[in-house]
Amino acid sequence: MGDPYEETICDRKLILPSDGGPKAEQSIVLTIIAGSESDFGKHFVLERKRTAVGREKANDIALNDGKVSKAHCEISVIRSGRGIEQISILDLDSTNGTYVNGETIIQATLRAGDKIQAGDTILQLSYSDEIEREYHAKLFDFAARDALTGLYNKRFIYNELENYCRIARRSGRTFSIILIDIDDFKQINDHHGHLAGDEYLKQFAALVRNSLREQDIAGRVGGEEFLVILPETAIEGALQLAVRVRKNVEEFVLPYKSSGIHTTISAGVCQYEKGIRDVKEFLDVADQALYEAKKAEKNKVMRVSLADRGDG
Ligand code: GH3
Ligand code: MG
Ligand code: MG
Repeated sequence: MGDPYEETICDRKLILPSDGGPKAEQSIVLTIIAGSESDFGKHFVLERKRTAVGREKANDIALNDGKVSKAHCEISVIRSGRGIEQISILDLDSTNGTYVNGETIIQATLRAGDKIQAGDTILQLSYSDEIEREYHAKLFDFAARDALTGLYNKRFIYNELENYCRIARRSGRTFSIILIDIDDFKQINDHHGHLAGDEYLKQFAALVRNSLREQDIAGRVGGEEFLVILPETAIEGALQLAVRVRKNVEEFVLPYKSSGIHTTISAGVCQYEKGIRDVKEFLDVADQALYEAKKAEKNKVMRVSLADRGDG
């Protein structure tokens, strides 16, 4: 087969460049251009009359920044039939203050390009159309997702885990994790080749995603190792979910040549407890459960707690 790009592809349905004037389809966007690793690059479309910014999850824009107050500032948008009339910001008596372009403010009018600072986080205001919004969403995905599986990458999900541990330590909120390792994956590569192994990983990731709930966060943390964060979920619920994933994988066969490719998973499940010192210890506990599952002939889900671990 020749080079598919040898000839020019004719397509005259190209999008015309804008004339620079305000357009009806433009929306107001805030992009985080400095801040914690898990916030960096996120962008928010301001669709409401008021947008609350703060450290608490209940805010429209919730920032992972210890110097941001729980309710830090509020952005208001006034629209009329002609479009956007005014955008303004109000500091909500925050501990460390709100800054616009380096100046401390109580209340201020905002324009495209303005930089809002709360704690160590800087948000930049812009007007953007559909193409620009897609561009930013893609950039964020490139930075946060694993290219092969489309799940979150190790850096992103470990960061999320840090955030969940911090919130759980402070507010006592429940959450659990599942650590998954595909069984005998090396054999898939050895028998069918690396490309078939890659295809299995891709389909496997889709299967995991479809087995979870919308709020669950799944990431690839190793070649054939995956971590799932289950917000607001105690150990029983986490076990149920892990067993569902295990069963779905057990039933799944990737169509390949005449035989197909089939394997299983082992998983360790663990609920966050106050006694857990840091993310490393939490992952170690889950890893111990995973190790027990592997020892017990694989295709198993095991749970473990800090106390079990203490017993050895
Ligand atoms: P166990 O049941 O004990 O987990 O055995 P295993 O074979 O799954 O584990 P092992 O650690 O021995 O091998 C993991 C294999 O995963 C080896 C490595 O080449 C393969 N692998 C890691 N990343 C990728 C990848 O991106 N694509 C493919 N095709 N294979 C990968
Ligand atoms: Mg492994
Ligand atoms: Mg494995």
